[in-house]
Amino acid sequence: PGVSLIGVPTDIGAGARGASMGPQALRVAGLAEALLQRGVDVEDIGDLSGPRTPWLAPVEGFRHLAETAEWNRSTHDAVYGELKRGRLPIMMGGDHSLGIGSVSAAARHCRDTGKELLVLWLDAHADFNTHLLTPTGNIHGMPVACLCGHGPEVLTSIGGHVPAIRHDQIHQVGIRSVDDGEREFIHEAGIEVYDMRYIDEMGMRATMERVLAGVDDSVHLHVSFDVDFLDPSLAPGVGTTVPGGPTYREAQLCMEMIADTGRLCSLDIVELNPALDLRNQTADMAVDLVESLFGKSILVRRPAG
Ligand code: DIR
Ligand code: MN
Ligand code: MN
Ligand code: MN
Repeated sequence: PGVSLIGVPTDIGAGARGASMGPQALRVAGLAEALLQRGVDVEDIGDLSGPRTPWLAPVEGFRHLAETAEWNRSTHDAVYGELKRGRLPIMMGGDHSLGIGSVSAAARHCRDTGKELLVLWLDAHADFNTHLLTPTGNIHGMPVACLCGHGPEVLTSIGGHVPAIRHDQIHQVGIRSVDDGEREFIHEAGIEVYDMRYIDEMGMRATMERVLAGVDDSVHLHVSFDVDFLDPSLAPGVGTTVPGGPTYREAQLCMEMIADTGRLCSLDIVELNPALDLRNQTADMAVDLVESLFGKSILVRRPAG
C-alpha cells in the first residue's frame, strides 16, 4: 500500500524539550526519499497542530493531561483516516504519549475490518506507568497502560472502545528500564516482554521468531518504534537514553524479520529529539532502519523452502 507520513510535532508528554522537532529531522534525513527509492508510493500529509507545551508541574500524577489528550485525538483521527483510505500511516512524533492515539486508531481500524491487531513496542522502557506509579508524571511513560485500559478516560477511550487493546495484543522488545511498581504491574497484567536479558541470552533471531510466531495474513502489525530502543551509541538524540540497547545489526535484524512477515500496516517513529542529537545521526539511523522495515535487504532474498 501507499505510505502516508503524518508529522506530530509535540513534546507534550515528555520530560525534555525537543521531540517536537522530530518530524522535521526525519524529513531532513530523507525518510520520504528513502521509501520512494524502495518503490513505495509516499505522500507527506504534513504536520498536525495542537496546543503548545506549557511545561507545568504534574497535577494528580499527570503532566499536561488535557493537552496530551488533545494531541492524541488529532493523532487518532489522522492515523484512522489514512488507514481508512487504505494507506499505511507512519506517525512521525513527537513523544511516545502519541502512541495512545496512533494505536487506538489501528485498533479501531481492525475492529472495522475484522483484522487481528498485534502491536510491537520497540523501546528501552515499558511505558506501563499509571498516575499512581509514575515517578515523573510524564505521560510518555504511560501509553501502554492507557491502551490496555489503565488510565484516565480522556486517554483510554480515544478510539471509541475501552480498552483499546487486550494485554495479549502487545509484545515488547528491547526493554531495560522499568520503574518500581511498574515492574509488578506489568507482571500482573501478563504482557509479553522480551527484555534485554532475554535478547542477550537467546539472541535477536530467536527473540523475533517468538515475537512474530503466528503472524499470518489475518494480522495487522503495528510497530511503535521508540528511538531509545537503540543503544545510545547509535541513537544519542533521545531524551531518555538507557545503556545496553540493541546493536546496529541486532536492530537491523529485528526490522528485517518484521519486514519478512509482510504484515506491517502502521508505524510510529517517536522520541527522536534533534536538540540532543549529533548532526542528525539519530534521524539518519531511524531512516536506515525504516528502509529495512520496508524490505531493504543485503542480498536478493527468496522465500524459504
Ligand atoms: C519513565 C521514563 N519510565 C517515566 N519513560 C520513558 O517517566 O515513566 N519512556 N522515557 O519512553
Ligand atoms: Mn516509549
Ligand atoms: Mn523509551
Ligand atoms: Mn504471542
